Amino acid sequence: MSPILIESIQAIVVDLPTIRPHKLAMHTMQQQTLVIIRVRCSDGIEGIGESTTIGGLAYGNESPESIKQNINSHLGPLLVGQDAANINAAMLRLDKAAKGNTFAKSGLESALLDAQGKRFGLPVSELLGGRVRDSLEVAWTLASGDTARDIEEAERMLDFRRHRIFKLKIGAGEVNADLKHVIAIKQALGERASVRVDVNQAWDESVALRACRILGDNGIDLIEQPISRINRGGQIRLNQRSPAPIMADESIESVEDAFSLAADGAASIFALKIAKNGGPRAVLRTAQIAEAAGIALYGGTMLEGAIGTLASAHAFVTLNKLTWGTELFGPLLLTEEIVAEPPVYRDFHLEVPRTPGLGLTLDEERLAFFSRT
Ligand code: MUC
Ligand code: MG
Repeated sequence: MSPILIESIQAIVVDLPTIRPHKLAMHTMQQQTLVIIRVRCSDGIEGIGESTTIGGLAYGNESPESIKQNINSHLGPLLVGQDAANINAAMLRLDKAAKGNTFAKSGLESALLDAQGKRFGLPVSELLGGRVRDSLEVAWTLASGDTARDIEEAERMLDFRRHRIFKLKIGAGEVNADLKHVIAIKQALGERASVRVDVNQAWDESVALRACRILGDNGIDLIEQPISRINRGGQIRLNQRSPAPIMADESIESVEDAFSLAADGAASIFALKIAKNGGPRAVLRTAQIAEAAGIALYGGTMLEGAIGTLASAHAFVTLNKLTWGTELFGPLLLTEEIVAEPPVYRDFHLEVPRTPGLGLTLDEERLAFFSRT
């Protein structure tokens, strides 16, 4: 039997409006930009993937434009003509020829998995070894920048039974004002919700030592990436001293980073992100390192749309324990979709489809409408 070949690869930049501005320490999002990947194969099957980041180059080393360019000029040509059904060989070929670029690789790996799933009539979770659950608890990020508005938003989410875990984005403001903001929200929600913070590297160790203590003493359950990813020594010390557990997010830019963080004892929770590891299979390697080291897991997001969100979800449902749940709410931050049937959120959870591949179909008209020309 002759192999099924990868015939063409296309990367499309799509700009979508958000329900409100989303304020992070390093950037305020006024919209979200997705990079959608289409991989067409010689058996007529098309796989779709997504390589999405936050705020151009504000968050990481790849921007939507660089992802598209690198797929067009480097990664795509390496894959065209290769066996579409051998994902190991395809991804090894990319890793051998191209350093880093985990966001671009993640979208490509997702698309190859989607195509393979459609080919064999299996959901991606089953290609990854099989799911151990059908849905994932999903946190919501409160990031309007306004305390009263955030409390109102959280109350609405609790009423709708959509979210009962809230992550607060802090670090852009003065630290005492940020602490006041977080404590006010925790006091308003009380035991009805888990409240966590994401500092996105904004503090230095001297600020973080005091702030983490105050947050822990005021019922905050988790502190995500309080200091720079570069300050490994500081992160180890914080992980030892903070009364609330420290989660590594930006410190993980590869599976190898995850190993060295575990070896150093620099975090007690890992945020798993397909984009920062190089795909749904790569992120499971980081999960396995964490499991072996006794580090708890959280299913993270780069605020992807439906495709990247479900590519993450298919990986996360294969995990034994996701102690801290997930934050796969990206599609809910968008006012528009480019897939025919958006992911289903119900009763605090995201449901992960059992249909072949990722379980999504592109809406061609909407995709064309929102695509950058
Ligand atoms: C991040 O740093 O975790 C995830 C949720 C959110 O609101 O922002 C992202 C990025
Ligand atoms: Mg984070």
